[in-house]
Amino acid sequence: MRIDVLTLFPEMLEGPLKASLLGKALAEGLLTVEATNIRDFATDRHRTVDDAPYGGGPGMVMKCEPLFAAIESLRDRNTLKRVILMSPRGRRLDQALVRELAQAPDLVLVCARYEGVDERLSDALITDEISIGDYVLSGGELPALVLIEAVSRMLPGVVGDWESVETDSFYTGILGPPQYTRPPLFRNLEVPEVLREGNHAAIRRWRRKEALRVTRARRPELLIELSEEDRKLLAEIEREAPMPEKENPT
Ligand code: 21W
Repeated sequence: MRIDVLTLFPEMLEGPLKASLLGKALAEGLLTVEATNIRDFATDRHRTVDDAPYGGGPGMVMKCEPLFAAIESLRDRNTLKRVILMSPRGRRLDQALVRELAQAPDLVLVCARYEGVDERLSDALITDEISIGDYVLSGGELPALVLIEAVSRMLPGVVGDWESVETDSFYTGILGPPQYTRPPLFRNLEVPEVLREGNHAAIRRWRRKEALRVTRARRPELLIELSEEDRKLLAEIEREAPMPEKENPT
């Protein structure tokens, strides 16, 4: 897969892209990420990329000309079938969207700064707008890196141990079970006996049950479309620790 990132701060991408699993995916050619500096497409003496908003108000807006020129410059390297604006107004990124994006041969990620981009960019060239969550950042660069890392994990060969992807929370749709490593006893804190005993069927059942328990406690909205086995495990959990009843005004 190829990802082109349009940004005023290409240096923000360098470190994270070099490190860890992403660095390895790039080195092995499983993924190509190229940053394009939008300022390189400004044509005036001051290389201007922003201007005051029509109608007044605070902040600046990214101008059309450099953004259009930067995107169109990618034409012979990128299909431009998905030109994504990273935007706080966008659709919230989740694992279903990550998997869909990972099917594409290439992506363009446009990172905005200031108060955003001229709306005519969205109208004419943007196919998707994506947010990474409801909090305010200063631009789209960190969201673009989040998207790239999440998408790259879905590409064949990037994560060595595919089992770790398939059993991942959010891939499976529920949170993950508690994890432990040696030593078995640390400051009076014990590793659960079932994990030390090596009965793999019992371990599998315990992990599924604990995953359901933590999901019920923290993210009950994720508990949809459960198997018969899951409903049995949840019923057990229910008996062990019933949810406190909501106050009933009648
Ligand atoms: C933040 C630009 C806020 C513009 C209401 C009316 C990309 C982002 C960004 C940014 C505003 C993402 C206003 C999660 C993010 C991003 C910069 C608008 C003024 N509010 N995902 N006018 N959070 N952020 N603020 O911030 O570009 S994806």
